[in-house]
Amino acid sequence: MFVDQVKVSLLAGKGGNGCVSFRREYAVPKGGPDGGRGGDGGSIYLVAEQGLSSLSYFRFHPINTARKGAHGEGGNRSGKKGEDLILSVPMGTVVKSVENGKVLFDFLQAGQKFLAAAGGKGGRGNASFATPTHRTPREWENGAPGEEKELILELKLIADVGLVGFPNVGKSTLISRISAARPVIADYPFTTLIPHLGVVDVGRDKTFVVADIPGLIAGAHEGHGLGTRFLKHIERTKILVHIIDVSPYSGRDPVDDYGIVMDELKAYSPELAKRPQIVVANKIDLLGESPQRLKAVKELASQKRFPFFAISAMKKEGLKPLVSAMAKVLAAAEENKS
Ligand SMILES: Nc1nc2c(ncn2[C@@H]2O[C@H](COP(=O)(O)OP(=O)(O)OP(=O)(O)O)[C@@H](O)[C@H]2O)c(=O)[nH]1
Ligand SMILES: [Mg+2]
Repeated sequence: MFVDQVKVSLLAGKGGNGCVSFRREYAVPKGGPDGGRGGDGGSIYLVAEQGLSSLSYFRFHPINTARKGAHGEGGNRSGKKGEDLILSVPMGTVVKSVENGKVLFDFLQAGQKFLAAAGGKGGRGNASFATPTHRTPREWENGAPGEEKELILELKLIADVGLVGFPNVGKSTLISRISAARPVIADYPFTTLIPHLGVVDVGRDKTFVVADIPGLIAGAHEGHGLGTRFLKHIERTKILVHIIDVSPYSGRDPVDDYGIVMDELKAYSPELAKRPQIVVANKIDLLGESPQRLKAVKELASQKRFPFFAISAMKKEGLKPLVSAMAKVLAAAEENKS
């Protein structure tokens, strides 16, 4: 199950209470105070774990509680600290406050750790209150309550290149040809129901990450098809690869397709729609008697001054120059940003 948004309640552990106690021993008539402090309550940490790709754990565990600290004891014994709770989240998880929607943390790298709810401090025992003039203190403190947090965890995948286009145009076929990702590919729209990431090798230890998301159709921003909710997974990409099915079997005009997808991108985020883009005409093996369909898309791309490639993802035609261009446009986009 792919879950990319959850609400969680986190209850950190309460601190243990301090203890009131006096040393009582045979032949020690007036032993001093020896009440120990309570142990701190357990805290709750979120940690980004490599290889996790969904927040589904939290769908089944929306409430998470860390252990209490133990109370202090006589003989100056401190209570045991409550155990911390460590919860794993996928990279790309954004932590937001339910109250005001403020972003509290963004997990961009594996191993990053965020203290989401701090455990309560243990209370002091009476031994801590002793002074030269106050030798039999009876004061003690309760342990402090642990923090209670209501958080939204939102997964926004981290990828360099986002594939966009209508359903069934061959986005998943392309990612499966240029990376080790193996999304389901089939001849019907909305084959891809969840985003996939693929790592593309471009030699000399250089790689980039491509995200394949479900296709868009007209009215996606109003919820048609699978809607635009998966677009958040390409929000962090630096460039877009816009794939258009130029075969006559799509039953649509390829130039119209381009405009419809761009309108949906703009409706979701004007900024996303402005990302550097590569236009790709796919399924050229099926062109047959309709070369003008390809020509129309090529002209459109040149009007918009976007790099253009004609490929057959299925037959692996034209993929090498496309991958090189992806690396190049990506490098230029990164240069521009810094
Ligand atoms: N002839 C031909 N068929 C292709 C080519 N690329 C993809 N296909 C076929 O087109 C169909 C759809 O391919 P997918 O890769 O699943 O398309 P998609 O864009 O990921 O579709 P959604 O996940 O539904 O958005 C499959 O039957 C593929 O085999 C191509 O270059 N030539
Ligand atoms: Mg697909």
